[in-house]
Amino acid sequence: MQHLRTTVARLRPITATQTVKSQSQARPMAVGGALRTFEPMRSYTTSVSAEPFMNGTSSNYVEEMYYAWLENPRSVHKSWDIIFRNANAGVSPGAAYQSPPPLGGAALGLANAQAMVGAQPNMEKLVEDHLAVQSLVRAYQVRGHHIAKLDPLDIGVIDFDESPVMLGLKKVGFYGLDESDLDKVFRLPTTTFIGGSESVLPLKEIISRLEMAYCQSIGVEFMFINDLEQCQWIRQKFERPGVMQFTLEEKRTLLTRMVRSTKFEEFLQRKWSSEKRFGLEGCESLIPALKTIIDKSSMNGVESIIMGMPHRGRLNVLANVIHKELDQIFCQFDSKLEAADEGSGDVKYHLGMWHRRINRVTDRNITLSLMANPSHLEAVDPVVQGKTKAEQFYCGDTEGKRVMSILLHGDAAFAGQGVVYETFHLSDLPSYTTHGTVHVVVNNQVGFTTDPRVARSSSYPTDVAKVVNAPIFHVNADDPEAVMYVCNVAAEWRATFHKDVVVDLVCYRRNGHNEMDEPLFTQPLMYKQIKKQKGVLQKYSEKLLAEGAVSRQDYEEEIAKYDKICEEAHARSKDEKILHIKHWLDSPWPGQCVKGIYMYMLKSIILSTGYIASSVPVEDFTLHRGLSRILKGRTAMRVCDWALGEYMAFGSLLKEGTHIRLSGQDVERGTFSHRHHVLHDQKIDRRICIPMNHISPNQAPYTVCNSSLSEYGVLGFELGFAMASPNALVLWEAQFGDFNNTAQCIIDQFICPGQAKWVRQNGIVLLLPHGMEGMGPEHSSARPERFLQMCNEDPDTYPEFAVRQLYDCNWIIVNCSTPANYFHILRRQILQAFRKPLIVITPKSLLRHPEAKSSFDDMLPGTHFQRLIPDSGPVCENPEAVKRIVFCTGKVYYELTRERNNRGNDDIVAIARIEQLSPFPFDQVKVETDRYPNADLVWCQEEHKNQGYYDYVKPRLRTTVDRTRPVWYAGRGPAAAPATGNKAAHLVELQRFLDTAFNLDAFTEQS
Ligand SMILES: Cc1ncc(C[n+]2csc(CCOP(=O)(O)OP(=O)(O)O)c2C)c(N)n1
Ligand SMILES: [Mg+2]
Repeated sequence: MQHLRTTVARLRPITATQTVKSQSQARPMAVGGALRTFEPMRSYTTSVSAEPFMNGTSSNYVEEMYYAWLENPRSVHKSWDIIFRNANAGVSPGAAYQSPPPLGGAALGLANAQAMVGAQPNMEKLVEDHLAVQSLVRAYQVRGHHIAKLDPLDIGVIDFDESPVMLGLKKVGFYGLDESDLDKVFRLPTTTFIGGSESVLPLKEIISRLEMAYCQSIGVEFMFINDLEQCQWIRQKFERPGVMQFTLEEKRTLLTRMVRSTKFEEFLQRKWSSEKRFGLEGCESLIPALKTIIDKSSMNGVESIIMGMPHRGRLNVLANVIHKELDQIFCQFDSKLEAADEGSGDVKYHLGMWHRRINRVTDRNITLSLMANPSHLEAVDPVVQGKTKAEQFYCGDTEGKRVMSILLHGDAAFAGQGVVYETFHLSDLPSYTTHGTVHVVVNNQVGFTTDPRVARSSSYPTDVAKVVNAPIFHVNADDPEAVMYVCNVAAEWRATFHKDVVVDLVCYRRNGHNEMDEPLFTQPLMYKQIKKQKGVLQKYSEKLLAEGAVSRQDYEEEIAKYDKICEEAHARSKDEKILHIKHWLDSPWPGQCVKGIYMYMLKSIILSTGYIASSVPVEDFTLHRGLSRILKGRTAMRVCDWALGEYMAFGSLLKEGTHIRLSGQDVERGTFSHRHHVLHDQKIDRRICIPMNHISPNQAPYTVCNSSLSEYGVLGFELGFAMASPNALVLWEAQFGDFNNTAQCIIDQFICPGQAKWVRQNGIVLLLPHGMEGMGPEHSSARPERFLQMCNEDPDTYPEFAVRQLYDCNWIIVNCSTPANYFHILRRQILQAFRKPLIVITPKSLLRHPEAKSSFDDMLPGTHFQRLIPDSGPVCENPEAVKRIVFCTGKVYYELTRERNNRGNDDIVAIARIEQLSPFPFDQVKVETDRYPNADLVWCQEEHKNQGYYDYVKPRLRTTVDRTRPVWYAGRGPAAAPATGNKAAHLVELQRFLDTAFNLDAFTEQS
């Protein structure tokens, strides 16, 4: 931002080549077909008079005439007719021009001039002047926002580049015009709507109208959009004369909304002056802004709006937009109230809320939900999108006409947080689009204590939105009517184009970051100005009083009425004895979770799914030969491998009516080329087949989608999707498990503590490929230790009931060693009566390991998920003789059994697999430790000692045996990196810890 790079590119018009391309798709080529006179773009800063003819900034105008001429040569001025004829005959652009006669200036003159074409030398000047006007119009459209009066403080923190803005009456010389031209009349290009019903206007009037459209309280940034229809749509919304007129009723409603917004903050300030509330003072027009967007969207048929927002003004939005009962808000300020629900709760400015009500303006039902969010700014963005997508999906709203999202942002966070960018990039992807989000930025020109000039490198905080061609409407938040206008346009834009749009409310923050902060420490000049600033309600009420739109009495009555509402609610809030977190639920689930299964059907489901998994259920589909072989191999399988186990789990759930959504990078094929859930026709581009959607006619749909290369954004999205309904299995797979750390915020802030903070369950599944396979430090570890460390279970207490354990835990962590157990854990996720996040540490080499197979019998009725798989080999014959029991989890089991075979001591060393790490299967571990009373207890893992499971498992094993037996460790030593980069070192380490695991003297020597 310090040195703003307003590059030539930003100022470029839609290029001739672009326009030709888009138009040539719509129009048939005519008259020779060759379009060769249009040159590439050029800088706007070159004076118009110096431009070669028919290129650069004039090209749009010329193009339009050219197309008109192609259709009807008489529709353009004779002079242009000659040029186009010559150009099409192959004459060079410069020579194609022949001077037409002068026009004198008036519209009438134009007609007269038609007769004299081809003869008059002044025609050159005339054409140049018209092109100059075209350039001028375009300059306002591109750069008008640079000089719009956006900042209520007028301190201009936005630092554009050093090049002056060539707009205004005094700058016409820049375009090759002079002041004497101001009274001359010019024909308006078709790329402007300032004329209304007039097609010609005097230059002075043209400039005045452009200033009205682009340089008042609204600054419109849209000329980077490369879609002509969309640009024209925006132009007419802001340029048409008289667009900014409001009825008396609209003005009064606006005033009432301003009163509520302002007086709410004043009320809180009066009652709880020393409480943090992140007040909205300085941006009170946010409330009418949101209400306008909601009204307009409701008018356009939207029935449900999902919103995400940060701290600033949140209580006000809850009160005046979502219509949360005021007494419930006020009682949050009472520190003495006791919490009534399970969970630890959250502070008042993070809580969410859900409400269905009648929209008073449209008289239609509307559901509004504000998602609970953590302190982490912008983290809620993808979650809101996911929830919105899910609601659209469940109500069959394929175009986003009934459900939409609104995201609010702070200026610093919007510019600074990468997840904003990640979320924008989801906006147009088929499986992630929510068909347009309205973004509203509370741009108070400061982030906590930090000045934007050191907080971002872009001129506006909203520049990130340009990446998806979203129009950006900057508006001075001290002009509530302008705010209302842009919000109307934003909602209409979304309803028309189903694309994102940004409203940038340029405002200020009257107090410090929170009500306790002293802003003068860090923003002395800004706050001197703010202290002088009249409140927006005062300004607007004075305006309406002066206009006679409201009487003083009405205005004062409105204020008194709202004060009374607040006082009464406050009185009621004192009667509250208990704080119900449940009252702040943002995503209530309809009905019960799906429970139980038709066991007798399981077999047939498995059989039909197995068939589907190995076939292509559509006609004439050319499958890759290699893939054909793989699918054929599946049919012949006598045992089930990992991919088929997953297929069976999905297929059976789909057949039972559970929607499944699997999302992540390359999940369709599978990173390890094992899954193949989407088949591609080798002959027809983009023809695909998803066999799992062909299981049975009344099955639930299966969505499997490769995602953008984002973890934070996509995991947040899937979490939001899973929030919408308990009756869907929503899975996110990391390409490799270690990539989950770029989504850490979603894991730490939402998945791990979500239920405790916000009393809402979530059954999201994370699939995290993991395993030490000599592939180097990256791609080896999904970091199970981090997930385990965040479990809420007490390692020192032996729990009573396994089911209660599940119910109480904050998430479930498993590392399955067999396809059948993986099959069962996926199914259990839906079949259990409540929802918990499930973290699955998934294998890589086990996907193809000859021993990591399951019998189909292990999936039939009567079988279930095994939290622990005991040793069923020779050790069972004489357990008393067993000298050691090695507990382990995951892939290392196969390395241990191989080593045990090699050593031939499978009757004295038992190996037990802990498949569900959390909640820890204390009861089943106890069965094993009791079974082998003379065995020493070893925990073996392939991960380094300070990683993996050891620190988690050790105290639990000790609790299980009541600390009567020591627990030994066999595994890699502590290390900083998850794995060595050296293959030989990897193998040495492996052999070393296997030696320890089977050396029966290893620990006697230590003790
Ligand atoms: C990801 C993240 N980093 C840091 C913070 C700490 N923090 C809280 S508010 C704030 C400033 C936010 O500024 P802005 O986005 O402009 O919102 P404003 O408070 O001005 O409305 C910061 C840095 C946070 N909440 N989240
Ligand atoms: Mg800010």
